[in-house]
Amino acid sequence: MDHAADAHRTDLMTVTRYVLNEQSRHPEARGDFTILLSHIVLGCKFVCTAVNKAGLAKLIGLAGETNVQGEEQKKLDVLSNEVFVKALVSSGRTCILVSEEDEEATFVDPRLRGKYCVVFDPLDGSSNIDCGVSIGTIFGVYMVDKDLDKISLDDVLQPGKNMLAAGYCMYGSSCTLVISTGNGVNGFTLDPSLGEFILTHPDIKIPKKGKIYSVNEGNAKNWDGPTAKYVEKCKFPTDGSSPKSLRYIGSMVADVHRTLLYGGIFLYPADKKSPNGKLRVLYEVFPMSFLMEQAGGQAFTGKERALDLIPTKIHQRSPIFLGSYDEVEEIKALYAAEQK
Ligand code: FDP
Repeated sequence: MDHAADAHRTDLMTVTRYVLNEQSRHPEARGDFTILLSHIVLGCKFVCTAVNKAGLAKLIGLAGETNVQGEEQKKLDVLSNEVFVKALVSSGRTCILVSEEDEEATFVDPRLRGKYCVVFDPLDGSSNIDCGVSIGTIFGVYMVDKDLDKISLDDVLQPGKNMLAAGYCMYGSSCTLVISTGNGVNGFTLDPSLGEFILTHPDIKIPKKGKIYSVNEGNAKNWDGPTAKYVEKCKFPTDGSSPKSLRYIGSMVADVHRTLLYGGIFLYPADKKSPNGKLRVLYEVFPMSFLMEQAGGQAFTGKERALDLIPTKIHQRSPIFLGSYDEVEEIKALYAAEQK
């Protein structure tokens, strides 16, 4: 019997234990982030259960409302949003919440305020709900360092590089939570029998170069020059290398998760119809860019490092190219060449 392996299997690193360990490296920390995270984790577990029984519980279908982007809102979106907002407010550690589903930011009642701002998309990839494709929750956390009576929207309209933590939870064949608190990226898988997220993917590093590109090629007719050139090169390389494979699920969490683990590039570029792309800066582009950089990759908007962008509106969109270091470097070179 392999006792070492057995010991490894029985020494379960839960996400809470992991964050507590991280906290002990910061003597000034008082456990507030651990409490906040445990409420985010609760939201993820709830959504995971709801997604798993969606078909059975007749949760699938339209809720009869449209969200701020004018998209049809599904019952699961509504439910997930409510659960996250309530969990975050009741943590007593948040002051401003920005959700993809809510037009306005939520300013938490002063009696329940804490120092964190949370930006999140409670259920991203919602057009995939009805066919059982992986979907997910995306979140980013900022901290305010001021009197909590003086908070304003400017406290969340900050560049992504100011985020303290970011992550996503993917509701797929298993439920996977990937998070970074600015010290690398770690992946945890929900053990349904324990109800705990267990560390299964420690210190995730994205391969420096990748063999997969991920994009909605149906928009190719309207792409700009650099994007068109890059994708052409993926398919018809001129340097003797093999063409890349195309994988596109159309659910950002799932596409980014694969990119993080296998390497390659995920792009949702600008096009003539949507000059700012489709994906939202605060709760899609920033958290995923934060994770990519923490895993050794890069994230670029076509103009600048994604995490340097300063948003002016809470639901602002931006083009995004993220993934393996070398792939994003190629995109950057193509945009730089166009500027000349
Ligand atoms: P969805 O519209 O299904 O909610 O921003 C939302 C998102 O999905 C992302 O998850 C996904 O990457 C992207 O939109 C897919 O957009 P396209 O259908 O235009 O490819």
